[in-house]
Amino acid sequence: MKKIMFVGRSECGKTTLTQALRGGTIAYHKTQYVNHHSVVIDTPGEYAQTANLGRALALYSYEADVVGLLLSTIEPYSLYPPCVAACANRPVIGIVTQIDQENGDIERAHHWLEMAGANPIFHVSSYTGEGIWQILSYLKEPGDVLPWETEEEANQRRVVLSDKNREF
Ligand SMILES: Nc1nc2c(ncn2[C@@H]2O[C@H](COP(=O)(O)OP(=O)(O)O)[C@@H](O)[C@H]2O)c(=O)[nH]1
Ligand SMILES: [Mg+2]
Repeated sequence: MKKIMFVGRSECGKTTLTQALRGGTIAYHKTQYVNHHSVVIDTPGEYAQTANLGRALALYSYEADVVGLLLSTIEPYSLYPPCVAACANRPVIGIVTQIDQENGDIERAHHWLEMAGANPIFHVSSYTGEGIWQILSYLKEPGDVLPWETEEEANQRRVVLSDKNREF
């Protein structure tokens, strides 16, 4: 698998997506440091929320094959400067997260990621599983075995045990 680094503001869904891509149950913790999972480098939201995003991209993207800029459908504005993708020495893809949110705006998030220079752009919900297969297929390299064999299996609703704000 290609190794992807997730960047995005706090609460956009980086950690949840990291877990959803691995399969199994989703359980929560606040991301305090850079976590290396097998294919995902999960970063604290603070990287995206300071003026140093470009620097963080330039530095940490060396560890990754691909950078994923995440933006949720419920974010009220974009933190990504136009063309910030150019700061990374790696391909930069966009991931619109939380597409299951009733009040979310998928098109708006998509457009902001386009302006940041991300390409291609995926739409995903870590809860319903929609779009998980498409991301895994993008990251897949010859010979890789995915956690699921079919798109239907991958794009299944996840078991969410707890989250930081609400009880399930
Ligand atoms: N509805 C919905 N909520 C989500 C989704 N992904 C994450 N969340 C919620 O968004 C919040 C932040 O998620 P988290 O993964 O911790 O974000 P991070 O700060 O970017 O790592 C949590 O309360 C999650 O339950 C999703 O796909 N759909
Ligand atoms: Mg996190």
